[in-house]
Amino acid sequence: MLNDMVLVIGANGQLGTVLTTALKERYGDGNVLASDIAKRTINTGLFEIIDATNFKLLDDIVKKYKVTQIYHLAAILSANGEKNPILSWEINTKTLLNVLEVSRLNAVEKVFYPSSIAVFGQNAPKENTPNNAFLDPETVYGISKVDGENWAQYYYKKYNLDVRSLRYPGVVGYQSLPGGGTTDYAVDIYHKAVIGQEFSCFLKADTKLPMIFIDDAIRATIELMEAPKSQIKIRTSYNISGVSFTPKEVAEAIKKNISDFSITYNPDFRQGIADNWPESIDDTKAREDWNWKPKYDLSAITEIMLEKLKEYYQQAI
Ligand code: AKB
Repeated sequence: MLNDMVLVIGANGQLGTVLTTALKERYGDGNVLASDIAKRTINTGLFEIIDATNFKLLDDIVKKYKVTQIYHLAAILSANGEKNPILSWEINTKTLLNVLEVSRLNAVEKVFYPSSIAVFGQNAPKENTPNNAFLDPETVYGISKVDGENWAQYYYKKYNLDVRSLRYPGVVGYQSLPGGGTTDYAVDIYHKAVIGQEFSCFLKADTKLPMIFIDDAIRATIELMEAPKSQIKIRTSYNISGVSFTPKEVAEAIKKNISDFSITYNPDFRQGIADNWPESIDDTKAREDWNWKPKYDLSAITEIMLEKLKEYYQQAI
């Protein structure tokens, strides 16, 4: 731990922001190098601007800091990905291949690769989707994530590179905003409720999707990465579940606290994406192999989100 130098690529994203803080708590400020394609005010401590499509730049920085672990979070998500499929493919796949190659060539000990429920398509069971379900995604994001899972396993089997991966459900958190996904409504709805505005949902009321609270997502990531190597049996990616819910269920949970909260449903192209995704996830493998267990259900998530966002908007006044 002490000699580790942990590089986070995409440190300014929804997950990256919170994961970077959690890794600093574990490894120390001086052992975590945050990076993204632009610097922001939140970037205190070690920071480098890295466009991970640039192999030489990434290689130089990994050498300069003697990086031992890489958390590669840079990606274009499902909804934004459909606006420019070829660019999304290039960014999502080229950055990962650069990370895997640089890691192999510089003896980086561990790599974390975030996959997603977006790997699943119409031919996967909708309820309790198993880890080894057939993968036929219909978004460029999902296609790139399946590709990445197979490259992760390839580098593990061919070069013994310790790449580990999770299939994140939609992440719900208050510290940072999501960026261009189909599950983003589950964060925006709380912001609108707290500022007293009506929420227009881009999914139908009964669209059930797997979600996870940010603290569970971060804990799962660190528990996976710190588990003994022998326990990691799946080298493509692990299903993890938090809680599944519909927009209607979130609105009802919010109304228990904000009685005059109102929501309208105006499905757009993202409904088509959500319709191809599972409604609930079977994460037996993660529970068996590295003792994964979620902690937060919808009412706990709602309580924390409303409390934290009220504080945030109070301070902003
Ligand atoms: C998205 O909606 O695209 C992401 C995901 C589920 O991976 N949040």
